[in-house]
Amino acid sequence: MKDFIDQLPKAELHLHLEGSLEPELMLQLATRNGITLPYADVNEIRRAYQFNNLQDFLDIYYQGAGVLQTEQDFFDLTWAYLQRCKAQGVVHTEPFYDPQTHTERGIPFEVAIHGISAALKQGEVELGISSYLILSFLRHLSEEAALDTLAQALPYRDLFVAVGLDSSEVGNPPEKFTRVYAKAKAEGFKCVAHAGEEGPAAYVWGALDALGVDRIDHGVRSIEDPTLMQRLIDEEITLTVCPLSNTKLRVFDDMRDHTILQMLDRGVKVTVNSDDPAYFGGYVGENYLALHAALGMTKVQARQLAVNSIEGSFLPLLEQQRII
Ligand code: ES4
Ligand code: ZN
Repeated sequence: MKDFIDQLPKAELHLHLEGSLEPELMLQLATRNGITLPYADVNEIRRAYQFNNLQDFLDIYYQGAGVLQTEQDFFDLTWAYLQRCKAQGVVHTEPFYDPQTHTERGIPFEVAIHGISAALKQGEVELGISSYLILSFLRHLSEEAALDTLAQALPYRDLFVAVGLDSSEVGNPPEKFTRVYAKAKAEGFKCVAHAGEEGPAAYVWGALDALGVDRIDHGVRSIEDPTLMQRLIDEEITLTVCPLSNTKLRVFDDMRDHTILQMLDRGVKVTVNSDDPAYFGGYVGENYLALHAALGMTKVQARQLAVNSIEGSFLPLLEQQRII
């Protein structure tokens, strides 16, 4: 099964670059930048990764991102992720990064986007992996802060294709960002948003209707609302599901409880993604394998999930057809 999954051409549509920071690189960057971490070694870092909800995870994730200081740091982070893509048959990726995680701690806006973009460009040339960057707003911060971030991003508009929305979901509904998304859309960007991860199905409705998103990130709680399920099927809305993330953060207590294959078999355009692979125990390949081990995912289902990932991407149709 592993070989079968590795050779399937796949797109990854839900990956936070900051969440691909492996403990080894975190230590290396801390040393390089003269930063003292509260951990002595890689094992201590891994031992600290014990969270059973989204907020506990986010607190550790934002702390880890503090070692990212220079363009070279962001380049190295992105390049390491692209190597994993290459090894696992990910031929196209649409990664997120959170500009505010860095500007809030005094890193100039251009540092992160320059380092990331340079690595993505090199990945296209040297590894044959295409990529579209998604600039994601932190929903625990204000709408004004998101508007300001979008304004700072406009001089770099050729370096990203879409905007997203992540961080603490409950209490920060999509409607909080209606004006930001209207502006992003008017500027020609695609739109996605995390919704229905810890938050209710109502947040998926909000992302679709108030924000007008092209895709839903997570969206697993849509299954609680039959009318919403029918809409997702009828309108062929892609959900970027992250199985290992969902079990680590206790959206599902056990992988055997995960509903992704039920959704797939009902005709929802679900896809498999890694979210924050350095924190949740694996990249795309490990996520597919976990579905096989716990839920008996078949090769036919794996192939459909991979096709959904290409079709749910923002690649032009001709490019999609060339890959599938
Ligand atoms: C995230 Cl799993 C998840 N959910 C929401 N925001 C995030 N940022 C990074 N990972
Ligand atoms: Zn996410």
